[in-house]
Amino acid sequence: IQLEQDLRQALQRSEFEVYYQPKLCASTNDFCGAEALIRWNHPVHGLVSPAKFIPLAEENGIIIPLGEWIIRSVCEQIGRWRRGLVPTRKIAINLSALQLESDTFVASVDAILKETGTPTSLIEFELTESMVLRSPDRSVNTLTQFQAMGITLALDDFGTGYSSLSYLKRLPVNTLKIDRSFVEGLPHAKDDAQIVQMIIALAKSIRLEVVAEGIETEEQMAFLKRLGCDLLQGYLIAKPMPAAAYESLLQARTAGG
Ligand code: G
Ligand code: G
Ligand code: NA
Ligand code: MN
Repeated sequence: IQLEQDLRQALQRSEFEVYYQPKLCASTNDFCGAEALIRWNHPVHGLVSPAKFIPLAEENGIIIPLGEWIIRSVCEQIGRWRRGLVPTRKIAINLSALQLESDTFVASVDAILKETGTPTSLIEFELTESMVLRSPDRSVNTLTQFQAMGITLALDDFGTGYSSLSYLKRLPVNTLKIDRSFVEGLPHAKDDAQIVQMIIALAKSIRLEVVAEGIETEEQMAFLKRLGCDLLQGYLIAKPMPAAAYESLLQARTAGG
């Protein structure tokens, strides 16, 4: 209860911070972007996990202003990196179902991008199948508008939802993110290995980019590279980190070659 009240004030008190988790491009072995992950520095409880407060924010509607704050915050950061000639790459932002269902969401994203001068090619949205299935026609419409603007879309936690292949065919997405529950058992768990192999083959056959998340071991990474997974993400490569640390990582890569 207290946490929910605190959540209402946390935005004004600037207690949120965006962390960035790098994604590695398998073909070049270079960083090719990052996923933005929100963190709440609570004055009493310390770092509170988004797994805990995002559901609360969805229940009480705070996710709408909070979601806008996250997008604006990422765009402003991209602007600082661009002005500082930091080799900025695409940043993926997680969406909530309520944002996707909001009538004003597309316009609000458009306004934030314009105000901050952010190229749409530097923004990706991550969404899940279950979010889309809540109101499929409406979601498809919204997603189509984002793609038309130049924003790319990734289907998060892929393989854990209920969507049929016919849904996938209709869905305007650019990327599949293999859920980390399938990556966990690689390469030894036979079922996981076959599911992952199938998802990568499926993605390639319908010309979608494919990302594996939750990579924690060299063996997992080698297996995914061998299958032709395009992008790699997980603690093995890097944990989610503050903007300054992500920036240092990019600078070091560029300087070191
Ligand atoms: O960062 P972490 O693994 O602790 O995130 C836990 C959960 O919170 C994940 O499901 C993740 O997608 C979600 N999450 C993290 N950041 C955001 C965000 O900015 N917006 C939304 N809607 N969800 C987020
Ligand atoms: O739901 P979503 O896929 O957006 O959730 C991303 C979550 O996964 C974040 O909370 C992030 O901190 C977490 N995460 C990222 N990489 C790894 C990893 O290698 N292992 C585990 N266990 N979690 C990870
Ligand atoms: Na995500
Ligand atoms: Mn995921």
